[in-house]
Amino acid sequence: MEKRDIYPVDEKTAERAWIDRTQYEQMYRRSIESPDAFWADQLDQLDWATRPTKMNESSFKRDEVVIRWFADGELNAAYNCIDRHLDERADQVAILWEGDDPSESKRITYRELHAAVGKLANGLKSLGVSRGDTVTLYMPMIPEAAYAMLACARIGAVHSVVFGGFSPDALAGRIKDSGSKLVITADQSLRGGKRVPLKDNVDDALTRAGTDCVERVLVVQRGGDPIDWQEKDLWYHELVEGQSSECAVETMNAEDPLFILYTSGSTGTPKGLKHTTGGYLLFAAMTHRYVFDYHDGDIYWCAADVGWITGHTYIVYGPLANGATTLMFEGVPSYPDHGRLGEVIDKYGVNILYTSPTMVRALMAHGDQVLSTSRRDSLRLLGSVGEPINPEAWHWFHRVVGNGRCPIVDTWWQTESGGHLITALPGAIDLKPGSATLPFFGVEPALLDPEGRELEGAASGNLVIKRSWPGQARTIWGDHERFVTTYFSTYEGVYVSGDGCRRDEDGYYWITGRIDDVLNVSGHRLGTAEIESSLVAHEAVAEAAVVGYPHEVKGQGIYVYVTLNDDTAPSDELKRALIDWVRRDIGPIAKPDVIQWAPGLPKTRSGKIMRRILRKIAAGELDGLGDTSTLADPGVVDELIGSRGR
Ligand code: 6R9
Repeated sequence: MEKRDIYPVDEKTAERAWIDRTQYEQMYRRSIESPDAFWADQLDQLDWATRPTKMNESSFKRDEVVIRWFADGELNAAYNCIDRHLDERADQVAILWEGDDPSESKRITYRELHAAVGKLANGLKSLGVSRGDTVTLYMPMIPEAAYAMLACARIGAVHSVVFGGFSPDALAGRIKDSGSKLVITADQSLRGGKRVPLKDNVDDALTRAGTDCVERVLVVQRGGDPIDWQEKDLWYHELVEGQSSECAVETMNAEDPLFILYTSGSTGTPKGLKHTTGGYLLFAAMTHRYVFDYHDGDIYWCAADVGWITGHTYIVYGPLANGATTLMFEGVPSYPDHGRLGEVIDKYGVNILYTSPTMVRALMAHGDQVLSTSRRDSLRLLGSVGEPINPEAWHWFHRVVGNGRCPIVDTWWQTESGGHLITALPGAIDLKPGSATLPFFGVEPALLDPEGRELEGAASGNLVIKRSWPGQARTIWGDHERFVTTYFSTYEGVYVSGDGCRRDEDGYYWITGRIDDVLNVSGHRLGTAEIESSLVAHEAVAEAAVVGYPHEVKGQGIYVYVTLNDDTAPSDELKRALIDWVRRDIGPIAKPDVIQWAPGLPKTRSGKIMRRILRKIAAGELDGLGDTSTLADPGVVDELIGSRGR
């Protein structure tokens, strides 16, 4: 099944890289065998007010789970992301901002960033926000979102960014759980030419029961349409006007919280994961530098939203801690048309592009010509995150987006991990399309069978991590017990990632998707990602989602939702061809039992397919679909129900 599809490190990449093959091996070994010494060496990547003498003091033991790093260290994250660069790069661009409308853009230098953050930080203080307070950010992808995160960090307030696409209901729950006394938002957000009434949503959220913790709402003027005005409201531009741009930084303990970020699990309300200052920032800076092989002068674009962990770590904290130029894109890659991604790359001479498989497949569905309005010859490195990238999409990303010249780092990590855990380093690790390759420094993965026995060599199992890493989330906000139960109770003494994974004979890791997405067909384990990957390799298929459904004989049958490419018409003949395709690609065991045409798939706003819903539709449990409010397009569900069996 697995072809020897390998892309060796090329010489040019290796020559300029921070880490080459030998260094990777040596540093990785040291990070595992002499971790204290290893991490002490890495401390220089940050500026500390008090350099820590303590390194890792964490424990994964069920009864005493504690995650603690650099506990006697002191620093400030905003100082590390701004002030320390002023001597050398005050006039270098820190944030390149590209508006939704291609005619709008801004270049913000480190000097300007310093002033903008200082003014806002003083403004926040004048509102009575101080060290330890939580502040909810519900914002578009505009520079003020980064200013707000950094202004909080500067004064020791804890930010909780809620993705601007979430509903008032979802927002209300997160405001309440975090106990925020301030909300920072904008009148509207603009994405793909559409306006989302953020401020109306905040009003709506605040009138819902239980969100009376909020004292003030700070509003950035972005869209300019008239909005309702409440007593609590205050314009951002009026608050910062006249404030001094100098604001002393608050010295924080390394273990003081930097932010909370909510993420949904398979059950229950969203979990507010707490990240702290020292370990998170060090891990963010270090992974950004080594994984993207970031060097001074590089133009770096992470095409995520700051509402997700990827935006936190790889748009804001990682790149700015390294004094990078980070591109922030307000819009979507399909607006005004599908050439936009390439045009933005050319406009700014982007060298490093970090995006998701979903985005790649969306472009791929439009054919190779989709990027013909751009050259993209500034690109040097590509990155992928969010889900397993099927080899078909990998090759297209490599061949079309990167003109066949750029290595792809497939980065496996989670909101809980703060930064990359399993990923290639471009100058050190040969690539295998579809594999996240090898562990980052200090990360010790293992594969366990369902009984918790560790599997050796080539094997498939539950992916766990055996020791803490600095970027690890410390707890779930206000619910440490849930933190322990969710991540440390299935197996003793390890962090349970919730993902399934295969390790091949070279020790490479292949993430197969969430454990709850694993099918058991006639006693055989099958990763849904494996089948999906096979399907999307077929020329007619744009996207596919695979779920299990109850099957009399096999236990679970394989139910497949297929989105066809623009130019392909559905037919029974094509269904038979696809079934045969998978049978031949993976084996008779993986043969789909049912194929349903799906004009669209239910996805969260971060682009993850909501399998829970697909499983219910496949099982015919149509009235227990649960909460569909977090879907990017809830209408998709009705369409799928209507076309069941077709
Ligand atoms: C960063 C982020 C985490 C889950 C994770 C896994 C999936 C992320 C992946 C990947 C395969 C990759 N995932 N990156 N699967 N290969 N390179 O996405 O965080 O939103 O918390 O999602 O996403 O299933 O467990 P988050």
